[in-house]
Amino acid sequence: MAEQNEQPPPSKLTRSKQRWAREGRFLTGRSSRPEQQRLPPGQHLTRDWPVLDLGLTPQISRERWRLDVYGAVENPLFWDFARFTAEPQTKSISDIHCVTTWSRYDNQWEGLATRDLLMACQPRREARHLVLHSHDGYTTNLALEDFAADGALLAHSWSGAPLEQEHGGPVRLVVPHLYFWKSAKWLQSIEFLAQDAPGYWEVRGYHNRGDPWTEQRYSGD
Ligand SMILES: Nc1nc2c(c(=O)[nH]1)N[C@H]1C(S)=C(S)[C@@H](COP(=O)(O)O)O[C@H]1N2
Ligand SMILES: [Mo]
Repeated sequence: MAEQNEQPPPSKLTRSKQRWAREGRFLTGRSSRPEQQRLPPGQHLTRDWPVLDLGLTPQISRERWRLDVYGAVENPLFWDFARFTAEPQTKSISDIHCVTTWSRYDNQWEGLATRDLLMACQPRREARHLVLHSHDGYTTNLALEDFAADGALLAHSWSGAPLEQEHGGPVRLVVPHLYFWKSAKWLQSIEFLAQDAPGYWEVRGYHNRGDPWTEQRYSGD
């Protein structure tokens, strides 16, 4: 049970994923568009929902959870779960595409649209990038416009029920147009920045942006 933001020692999966990045594993060299083909190149469809993490599952109750929004914003936020869910709620349905090649269609999410979060925190003019920080020590970075994209939300529910702990509950990010590693689980804080700052996988050989349609799996692709 991790309470601190300390990364666990690299698991076997983490070491394999670093090796896949070095080898360029799974790359097809094809590219596609969502209007042409629902499944991005090199992906296969799964009906179950795999769990991917660094080898630990933070146990954070809704009562103890806080969302900390800081950095280059006019209105820093520090919200508990009740305050978070007092904001206008959004439901959206989207597909998941994990860089390890599984995709899962039609996930029903509910939470706070990232656009509504931006309305509340008011990023300053210089804020062009964000880093998401999670309770397991995981981080991932996004450009502001990718964070603000259609269908992106801070989700507390999936299929009409509270998001399971193993899938990132109480609250995770969902950014459906990028590979799923950008969708931080066990969200703790959001840091707005003028300069980009690569996260956990982005410094371990994974692409800085991660567009599944152009197979931005690894850095240097
Ligand atoms: N905090 C945190 N978020 C994370 C991860 C993680 O290890 N820790 N893994 C990422 C990866 S690689 C994927 S594919 C998805 C997996 O989410 P799931 O376990 O709900 O399928 O979460 C992403 N977000
Ligand atoms: Mo992943």
